[in-house]
Order: sequence, then C-alpha cells, then structure tokens
Amino acid sequence: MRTAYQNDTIAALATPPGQGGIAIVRVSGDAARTCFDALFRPAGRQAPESHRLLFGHVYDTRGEMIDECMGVLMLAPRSYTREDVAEFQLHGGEQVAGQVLSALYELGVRPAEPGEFTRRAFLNGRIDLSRAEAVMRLISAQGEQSSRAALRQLTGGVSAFVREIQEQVTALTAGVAAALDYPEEIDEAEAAADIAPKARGLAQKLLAACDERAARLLETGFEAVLCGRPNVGKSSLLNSLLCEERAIVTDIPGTTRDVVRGSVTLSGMRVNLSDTAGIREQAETVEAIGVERARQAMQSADLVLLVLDGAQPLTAEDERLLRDTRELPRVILLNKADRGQAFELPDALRVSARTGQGMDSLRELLAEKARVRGDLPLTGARHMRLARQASAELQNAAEALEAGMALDLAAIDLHAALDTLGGITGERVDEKLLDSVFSRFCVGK
Ligand SMILES: Nc1nc2c(ncn2[C@@H]2O[C@H](COP(=O)(O)OP(=O)(O)OP(=O)(O)O)[C@@H](O)[C@H]2O)c(=O)[nH]1
Ligand SMILES: [Mg+2]
Repeated sequence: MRTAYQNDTIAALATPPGQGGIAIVRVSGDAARTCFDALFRPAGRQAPESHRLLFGHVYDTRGEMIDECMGVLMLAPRSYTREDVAEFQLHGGEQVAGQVLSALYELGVRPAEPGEFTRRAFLNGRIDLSRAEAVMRLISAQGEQSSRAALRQLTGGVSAFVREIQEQVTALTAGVAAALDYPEEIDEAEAAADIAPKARGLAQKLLAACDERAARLLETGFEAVLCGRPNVGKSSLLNSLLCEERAIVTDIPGTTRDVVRGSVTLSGMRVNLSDTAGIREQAETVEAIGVERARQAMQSADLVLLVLDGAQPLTAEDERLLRDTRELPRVILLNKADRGQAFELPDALRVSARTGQGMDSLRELLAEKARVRGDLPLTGARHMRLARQASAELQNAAEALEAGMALDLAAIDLHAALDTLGGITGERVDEKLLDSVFSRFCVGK
C-alpha cells in the first residue's frame, strides 16, 4: 500500500453547491486540528474533544465572525480519511461556506480534488478500491435497487467474493509450486490433472459473476420505448406513467415529432420511458426524421411498448409494426379501452390513458421486466472487465495443464490471474488507475 503522498491538508464543501439548509465544510490532514482551533470558538468554553459536535462560531483569520455553526473534530485514525478531520456545519448558502474556505486557504490549506477524501481513505488503508468505488456509486445511485447494490459493495460484497477466489487461486499456485519443487514425491501429470479442472471451475465462477445487463440497469435504468402509429395515445400513456403533462397531446395525428423522455421509479428500479413520433409512411420531412428516431429508439430499447388503438380495427400500419417488432422484447398495449374493444389479440394488455384502466398492471409489468437479481457479486464495469481477464488467464492455465505443458507455464497464468484480481480490490494498482477512479467523484467526497 502506498502512503507516501503529499500529506498536506485539504478542504472542500462536502454538501452540494447552491442553496440548502446547511453547508458542511470538511477539512482533512495534519493541519486540520490547528485550523479548527484557529477558526472555531465553541460556546460555553467547552474544550474541543474528538468526535464531539459543538455549538459555536466560526471566524475568519482577522477575527471577524463569519457564522454561527456546529463544529466537530475527528482525530486520526477514527475518521473518514484516517487523518485528522474537522467539519464546520454552516448555515446553507455558498457565501458563508466560501468565506470559511477562504479562511482555511489563508491558513495554508489547499482545495481538495474530486474524490480526494475517499482517495485518502483508500491510501490510508481504511477502505479497499472496490469500496471506494461503492461510495461513488452510492452518491450517484438512481434508484433504491442501485443504491442497495452499491451498499452491498460498500459493505464488502465484492471484496469478499474476490478474496475467496484469490485464496483458491493461491492454493492452486501452491499446488503447482509443490509439484515443481518436489518432482520425486509429486507426479507432475497427476498434479496437472488435479489443478486444471479447479482452474476451469474458478474461471467459470468469475464469468458467471459478471452480469453486464444488470450492471447497466442499475447504473442508468431500464429503457422502455412507447411506439405505434400516430394518434393511438402514446404521449397520453407517457404522461399517465409519469403522472405529469410531459408530452403534448392533441387529436391531430403526428403531434409528437421528437423523442420525449422521462423517468419513473417502479419498485425501486429506475425506468426511463421514451415517447416517440407516431410511425407512418407518408410523413413530411420533420415528421419523417422523428419516425427515423422512433425506429432507432425501438432497436436499442430493453422493452418496446407497442401501442395500438384497441377501439378501432387494426390498420395496415399496425400490422406492419406488429411484424417489425416481433423479434424485439415487446409488450402490446391496446389503448383506449374506455371506448370498447374492436379486436382480440393474445397477450396484449388493455389500458386506457384516459380512465387509468390497466395502468397499475402496466406499472407492475414494467417493474417486473426491469427487476435485476439482488445478489450480483460484481456490477461495476471495471470489476467485470478485470474478472473477465482473470477468467481468461485461469482458462489459459487450465489449457496449458491439460495440454501437458510444463507446469511453470501454468504458474505464469495463475500468477497473472492473481495480479488481475488484485486490481479489483486495489492491492495492485497504479497512480493512473487511482486518478481515473477518483476523478469521477465529486469534490468534497
Ligand atoms: N378515449 C380515449 N382517448 C385517448 C386515450 N388515450 C389518448 N386518447 C386521445 O387520443 C388522441 C391522441 O393522443 P396522443 O397521446 O397525442 O397520441 P399519440 O400516439 O402520442 O399521437 P402522435 O404523437 O400524433 O403519434 C388525443 O385526443 C387523446 O386525448 C384513451 O385511453 N381513451
Ligand atoms: Mg404523441
């Protein structure tokens, strides 16, 4: 673990910028305590003691009062960064926080870079890299399910899974080393026959742990696209699902020209809905572009909601859309159920954007389709990339052993896999990786 970084003292606003109830300025580093003593005066002459929230006032370096505030000192190592940390909880508003930060800068503190507090927590060994990333995912989580996944990662789900595999790979390397060191006692072919299937099993376990689709859904949400010919009620359905008048609704066919988007959270999952231009052949220029966009949106959707007017007989355009979407993941909605039913279609859901009929079933269906397994060991893109690489290396080791190649060749692959796995938890990382992980954080975290 590298700890020889510049242990200067950093500060940043830890709450979101702009207006708010309170603004927290966080300071971390060797000078945190002296800065705290210099700027904060507790009421009632209480001596600042670690981990005790105190009421008082904060002053600038000339002794002018900036604000009434709460102050807390968290001395190393019991702090977020494992360094001395001070926090000022100020009245919300950038002005006050800005003045406190300026005072700190005058005392020699420097502004923190994005993610620098968490980076220090990592460098000081308080959390491993996968947990640091979990902190970031928790901050940016878009729905309850993604925040739960991030929390699982934060509490060590990824680390535990990876450590277990690392231990088993280490055991395999020990087996190979023993066979190499004691050729008289251990038969090489027997050792190879024992180790190869185990390496293969671990390779498969790693692959099975990567679920790219689930990761994407947790990160950005489930994409559902409303499509159909003009005037069937796509925009009305979007508005009804979003519970707001997002898209323009008129009785003129061809009202929607562009893709209109909105998001809802259903059973803790973020569902992104797109309303599209009604699809018809004889559309004029602007509308034709909209139709093209609608077709593109359909192709990349997790689910196509094909809307038909259930109160009118199917048109040639409807028939064509039914054919065109047959291979796509789709659900057929027969809208305008309040106006009666002109035809039957198996597996179609009867709804009415006007009366709300069937809308609860539609929400349930969307939630069901968007659900992801709750026990995924790996959901971060970086983790999955490394897990796939380690899996391939284990696979190579197995193949080398099965092909009867020298054991030390397999040993090279096994060590490579260990290295790769170490990259997930951050045991083996370089500065560039740290920069790329932490630069995605916000300042103050
Ligand atoms: N009776 C009834 N009318 C509806 C229903 N849903 C939509 N409408 C009406 O149908 C007309 C078209 O609705 P839109 O939501 O604009 O239809 P669209 O599919 O978005 O149309 P384009 O944007 O032109 O493709 C409007 O007059 C709506 O009020 C419904 O469930 N029942
Ligand atoms: Mg529309």
